[in-house]
Amino acid sequence: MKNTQTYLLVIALAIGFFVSCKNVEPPQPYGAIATEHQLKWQELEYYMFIHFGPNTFTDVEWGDGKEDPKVFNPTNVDCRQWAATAKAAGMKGIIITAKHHDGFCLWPSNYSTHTVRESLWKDGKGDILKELSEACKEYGLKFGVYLSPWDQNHPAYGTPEYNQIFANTLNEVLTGYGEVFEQWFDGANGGAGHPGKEQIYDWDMFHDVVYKNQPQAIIFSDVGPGCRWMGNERGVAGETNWSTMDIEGFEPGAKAPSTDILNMGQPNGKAWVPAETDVSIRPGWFYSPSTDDKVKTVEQLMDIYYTSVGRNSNLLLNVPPDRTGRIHPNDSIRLMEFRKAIEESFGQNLIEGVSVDATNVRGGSSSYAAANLTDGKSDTYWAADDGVLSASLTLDFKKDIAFNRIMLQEYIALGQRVSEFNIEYWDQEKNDWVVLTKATTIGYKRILRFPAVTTTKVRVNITNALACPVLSNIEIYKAPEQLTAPSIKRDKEGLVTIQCVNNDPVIYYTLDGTEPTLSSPKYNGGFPLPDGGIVKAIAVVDNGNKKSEVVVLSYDIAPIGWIVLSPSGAEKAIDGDTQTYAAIDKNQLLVIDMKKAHLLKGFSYTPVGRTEAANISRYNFYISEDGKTWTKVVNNAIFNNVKNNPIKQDVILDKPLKAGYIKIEPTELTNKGDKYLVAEIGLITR
Ligand code: FUL
Repeated sequence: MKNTQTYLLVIALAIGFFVSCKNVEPPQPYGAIATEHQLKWQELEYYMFIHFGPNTFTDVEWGDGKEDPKVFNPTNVDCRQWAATAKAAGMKGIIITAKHHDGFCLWPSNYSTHTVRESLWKDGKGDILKELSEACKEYGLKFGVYLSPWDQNHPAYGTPEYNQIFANTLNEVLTGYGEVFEQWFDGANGGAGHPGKEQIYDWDMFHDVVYKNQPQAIIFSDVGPGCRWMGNERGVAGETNWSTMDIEGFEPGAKAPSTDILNMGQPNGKAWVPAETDVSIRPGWFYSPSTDDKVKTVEQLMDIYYTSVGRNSNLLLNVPPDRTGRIHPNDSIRLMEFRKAIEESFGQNLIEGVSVDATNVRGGSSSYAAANLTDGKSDTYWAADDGVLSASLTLDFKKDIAFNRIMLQEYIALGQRVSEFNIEYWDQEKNDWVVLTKATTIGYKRILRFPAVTTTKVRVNITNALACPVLSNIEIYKAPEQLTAPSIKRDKEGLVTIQCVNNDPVIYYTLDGTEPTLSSPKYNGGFPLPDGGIVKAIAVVDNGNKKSEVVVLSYDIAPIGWIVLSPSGAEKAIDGDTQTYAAIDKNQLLVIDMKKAHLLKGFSYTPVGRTEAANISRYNFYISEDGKTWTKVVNNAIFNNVKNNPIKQDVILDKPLKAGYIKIEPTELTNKGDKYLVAEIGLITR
């Protein structure tokens, strides 16, 4: 009997051994898949964008190409400082605006007369691309080039000859400065009415120049083909984000798919065009002294990290050098704090040494075992059998762990597959699994955040997929919980209120521009600020041991007593609240009576913060002292880049003017619509 048992055991072990080692075929790639270069590019995750040029000195977001090239005169350009900053920030490369929409070339191009050569910088002998590409090499960073096809300076723009000229400039930047990892083509175009004329671009020719000179370079545009714009400049990739999309028949710019599609990609899309999130550390893309106190907080940057890198997208974070030609300390300090916050969140992977069980392992083979998910190797993976579209992975920690983040990665060399999953934890008291969070896509990397729970077991349930799931990695973390910064609001009557989402913090604030501390005034209810000023606030708990970041808001005069003369029902345009908006018939002008005369330095327009909203993009602006005789003080001007980056627009008049009434007439909208949207109109008097 004993012998029989031993015999059976030996046979069972032998079969087990045979099954686990047998040569089970790996899954076939599913759908569109990445090229080898796209796979390497995806691993870069985080790199720097640099917007630098005449706009840095003229304080506009879109130069019109008529600026004197002599305005470009940085006193102390230091590309090594940019590279050192990017490196210290944990970034992997730098992409620079070699030529923005004003046509100004940061290198002495032979195909333009609007370049560094015509500027005062280094007596016209400088070359930013040369200095930056060398600095990148020195610091071990990748170097990339942004080139705007839309060119408001070049005399040939709008003629067929321009295509060859653009290809020539592209050839210069791709042959003169060593290896380029990404070629960035901007789809933005001021369109009709703007000095730029209509140009039919020869994209095939442009792409060929890239393929010929830099075959490894990833081509960015709204529609790739290397990687795609993810549809907004807020830093928020789709919660569902496929790296696949249909690009055939589409073009960058007006002929691109809707921003929703760019944001989410398409399951089963025919091309592999992963998302890249481009966003600026400041409100605008170019440096302005007026935004020195508006550098995004670590809390905002961490949110962006989760909505970009954490949602299957690379992050291209813009850090614009200042007028000296260096990165401003406010930005570089923030970048270091951001790096520290990432490291503190993802410093210790709690899964190390923990065993994982899968409900299905491909062919029962150890080659595809769940243990591959935690081996720290990116080229091993767990896979299910063909036809199996749902499976569970159970992590048993065998002790209590507290966690609030989970990171998952698909083995994307074989395509993107998972379309729905959830995370559960074992609730000891309930003696049952409890769903912690649900999500859709994973892709190269997905990070989910949720309030911390303490448990001994975690389960990842893949509930749907386009083909059998193939995952390479799971990591689990306990990120420090930050105290959310307070939010500041001011109403129509000029009353400022400060609020916090967290329970019971104490708020301190200042009105004199200084940083709030525990000895600043304590907030205990709203206070009036009718004439404007700078409010800075901080939330504090635990007797000051835990502090939020400082939040800053600057106000001009409040719209106290203002009324909308026409049209009726547009009061939300002057209610002091930028979260509400007026929708006004396209043919109607917005007329405001301010009830008393003010000396206007300018005015501000806050659009609705969505790329698809029908905001004002061009306008006439009128003033009046009596509400009867009107003077047009701005004629068909443009709110630069308001479609893609719909943030508050400040318009400064040529000289201050006295007015008791103002009138705005839209002449072009950012999107099709019968009504235009106004979140808020304000005055600039300070
Ligand atoms: C946009 C441009 O119009 C902005 O000025 C900026 O360069 C941004 C990155 O792309 O489309």
